Amino acid sequence: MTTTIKLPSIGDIDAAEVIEIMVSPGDSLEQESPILALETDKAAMEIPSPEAGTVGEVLVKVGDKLSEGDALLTLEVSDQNGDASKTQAENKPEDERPPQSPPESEPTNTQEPPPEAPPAASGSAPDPQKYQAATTGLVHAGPAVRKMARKLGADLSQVKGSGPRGRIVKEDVEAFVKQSLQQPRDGLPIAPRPSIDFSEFGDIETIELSKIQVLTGEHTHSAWLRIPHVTQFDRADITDLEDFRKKEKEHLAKREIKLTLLPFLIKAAVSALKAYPRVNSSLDDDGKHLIQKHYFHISIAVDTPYGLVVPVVRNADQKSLSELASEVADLAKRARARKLAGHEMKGGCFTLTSLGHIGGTGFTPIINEPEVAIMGISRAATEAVHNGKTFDPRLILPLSLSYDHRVIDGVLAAQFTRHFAEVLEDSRRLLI
Ligand code: CAO
Repeated sequence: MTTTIKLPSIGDIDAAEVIEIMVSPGDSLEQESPILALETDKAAMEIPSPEAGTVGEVLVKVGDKLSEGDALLTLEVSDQNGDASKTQAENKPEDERPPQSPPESEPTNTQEPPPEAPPAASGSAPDPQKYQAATTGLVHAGPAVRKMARKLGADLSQVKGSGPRGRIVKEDVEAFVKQSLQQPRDGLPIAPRPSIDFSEFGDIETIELSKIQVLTGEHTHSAWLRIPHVTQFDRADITDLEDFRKKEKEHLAKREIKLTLLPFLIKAAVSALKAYPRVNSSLDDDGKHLIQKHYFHISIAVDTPYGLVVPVVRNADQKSLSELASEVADLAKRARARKLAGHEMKGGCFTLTSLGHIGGTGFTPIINEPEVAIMGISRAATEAVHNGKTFDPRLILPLSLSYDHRVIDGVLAAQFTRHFAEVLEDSRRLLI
């Protein structure tokens, strides 16, 4: 028998908008299967079918405004023997009808929501086959969340719910979309990191990352994913340079300038960038052109208690060693006091990242995008170097140049790094 399913009382609401229709003619419905989703200014709710049966005609469409008693669809109802018969609900007077389940509504609903229907093409009902597949996926989300997911094109079956009993909330969809946007466009998708409760294994505490650490994480992560990195290793004999630095350091100390190795590294970088200008470039947004820079702004990685900060020494080619020493000290001091202005961390051509005051024999720095190369400096150590007849103690500085292989090929990277090393090996070249 055919019966008409009408909108039950949904509280003090008289014009709820249909935001999704989850059935189409011919669908078999269980009792309590969701048939459509409604939304008002305050809440979203699913309307379940009070009867099992086969959908005849759907009498509403997405966008309709409904009130209590409006006809939703016709249902061919089966009796317990499988015969179609008129429903009790339709035949009985209003006050004798079996109570309907309250519609699911947000945010007050605490009931297990019904499974998720797949997003339908706008204005059309979901494909029954797809719906069947989706009902096995047990996605727990309310209609408002589903509406949001549909708008953003998020597949809810892939979203991990953080609400009660794994229910998906709006924040989960936002986090999912954000993560999806950060995924590389081509190739294999990166599986989301499994959520682990580390307290299962022992005592833990949760420490909030600083804003700088979060931003640095995002920047290095995208650079790591986007740029094909290769690292070229080399070594520079800085024995003579170090003798010179120590003498000059004493003189400059009287002017309260601390002459470390870094100003010499900046000079070497400028010299190598002049000799190999392609390293002083950035890829254009179209990926088909290079932006060649004719200025020499050197970025310096500075370790601070709040995370890594990378200020820029502008026009390093026009500054003396003592000027560079003063400027680096000032930038590092202000970086650690969080006193750098935003523009002082922009516009770099090439980055120097020195871990030499700590140790290490080499590392693979991540390129500071949109630059195309970065030089990592490790700790200088005295080694026995053969001079053709005997072994000499020489101070050797390890260099690690990471470069963007889309812009720089291996030969250029090796030439650039060698040039950088040779400038340090013969400090007279710094004058050129
Ligand atoms: N080998 C041996 N000694 C070195 C050295 C090296 N490669 N580099 C520096 N040193 C020495 C310095 O010459 C100085 O010695 P003296 O006191 O005898 O002159 C001492 O180590 C301390 O140097 P410094 O750190 O005060 O100064 P700096 O100019 O070398 O570096 C700065 C300044 C700001 C770059 C540094 O303090 C810093 O923050 N480095 C960390 C950068 C970083 O975190 N990189 C990693 C990025 S990826 O996470």
